[in-house]
Amino acid sequence: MTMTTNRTERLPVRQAIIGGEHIEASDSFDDLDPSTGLLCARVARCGTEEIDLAVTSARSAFESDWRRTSPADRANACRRMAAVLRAHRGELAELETLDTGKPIRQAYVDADVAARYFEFYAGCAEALFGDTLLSTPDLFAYTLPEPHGVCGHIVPWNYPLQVSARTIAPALAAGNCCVLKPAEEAPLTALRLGDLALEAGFPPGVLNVVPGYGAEAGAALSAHDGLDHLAFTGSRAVGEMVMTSAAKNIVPVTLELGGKSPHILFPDFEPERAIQLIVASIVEHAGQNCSAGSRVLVHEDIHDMVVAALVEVFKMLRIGAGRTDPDVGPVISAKQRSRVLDYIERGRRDSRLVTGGGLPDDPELGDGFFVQPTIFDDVPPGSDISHEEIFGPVLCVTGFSDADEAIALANGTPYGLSAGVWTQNVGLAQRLIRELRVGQVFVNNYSAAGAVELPFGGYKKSGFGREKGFQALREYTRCKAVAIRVGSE
Ligand code: TXE
Repeated sequence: MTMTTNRTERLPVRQAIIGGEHIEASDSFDDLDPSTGLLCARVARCGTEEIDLAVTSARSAFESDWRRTSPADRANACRRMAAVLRAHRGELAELETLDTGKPIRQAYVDADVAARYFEFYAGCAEALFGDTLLSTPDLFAYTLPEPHGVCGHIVPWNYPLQVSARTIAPALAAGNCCVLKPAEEAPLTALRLGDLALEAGFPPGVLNVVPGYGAEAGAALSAHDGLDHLAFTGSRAVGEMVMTSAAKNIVPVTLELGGKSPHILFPDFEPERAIQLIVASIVEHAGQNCSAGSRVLVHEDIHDMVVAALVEVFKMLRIGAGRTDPDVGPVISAKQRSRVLDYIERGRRDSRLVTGGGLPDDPELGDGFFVQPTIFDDVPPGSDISHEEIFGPVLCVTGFSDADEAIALANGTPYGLSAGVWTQNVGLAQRLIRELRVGQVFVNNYSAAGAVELPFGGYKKSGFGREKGFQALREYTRCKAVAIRVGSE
């Protein structure tokens, strides 16, 4: 069991996993528990040298064997991995809570969803076929989906276990070998995935895990000319950088860059369910979710009633360390807490603060990185808090008078990830589904986070390419067209 401590020298360094071996880097970095602010692990600080070794090792695993494995063999490896993940469910959940601060109940969901990704892509691997095209008496043509080869995966700290599994499971199932770079704020469960993949029987080098800083390990991976594909989940600013680096080597990328997702409430909405899911969607992992429902766009006839209901629930939320299973845990770091508090200060200037608005006043919370769940009402469109991703438990409410205005407000940010539509009017819902420029629309529900079958990704500055669902296999394969002359002439 890992403990938090301020005695650095006692903790062994968690090493990188390259070619099936634990590899020491020349340096290490400190990993903090966000619930206490104390050191919880020391982790290998990989740089150019380790990244190069990992890419070379993935290439050699791909060329020597993995690219020739049958879909059935890869499916079996994925099924074994799911079983191993389930067997380590408790350990993974505890590690995720320690490293990210999220409530333990949410970490159990993450562990279950990680296993589901491997089960789901096991099935997909066996159903990944090409198409039969032209078929004339003397020509037979078809397509072959083939793996890219070596895939780089740069993942963030908010859902390290889920996002790592979400991106490597389809890549491995499709026949690629992977180099996974977890975020420096929360690398522990990704490293465990590397060990568990070996236990599940994935050959050495098929999955390599290289922790390190973004500007070092991340930059080296995205600029590596040995990659055949790069999947990035993180901030828009870094997304632009990794896309530019990958472009220099003509490496295709998928980018998942966050959002400013709205709930849109019409007067015939279902109050109980809507309020519950709106609150859950902004306080889950303290709002550090790319699909957080961070805006509420509400019809003027129900505006006051909705704000009052939201405030009532927010005031009852229990804030605490992740392991105590609170409603709201800490944000990931002191830096992230300052960022969120800065947005709250900016919000005070042009919006109406209705609850929260600072640090919780509870000495028992110690030095953890906590922020009060906060609601702003009358948030003007175009203000900073209305269109920038805050990534904290801060909800922004804006009123509207008709569907046209609601659609304009919903589409009025640079992002386009998710939206919740709350109405019993099927025609109105259908109109919004078609008008909203987002990758996923939820009608009278929100998130469906556990549904690994649903493709997930952005419009606009939320990125492009799709994770999850069968669709993700298209990202991790490329299409080879074949035409064979079969006529006797
Ligand atoms: O993200 P970064 P940060 C958003 C959210 C948050 C903000 C900042 O708004 O407040 O980003 O978070 C690696 N080359 N999201 O600074 O830096 C880094 O090591 C290559 C949305 O933590 O983008 C980590 O592994 N890689 C989001 C990953 O990029 C680099 C999830 C993400 O970190 C790099 C997280 C570089 N130069 C934050 N610099 C979502 N879409 O869910 C950093 N990295």
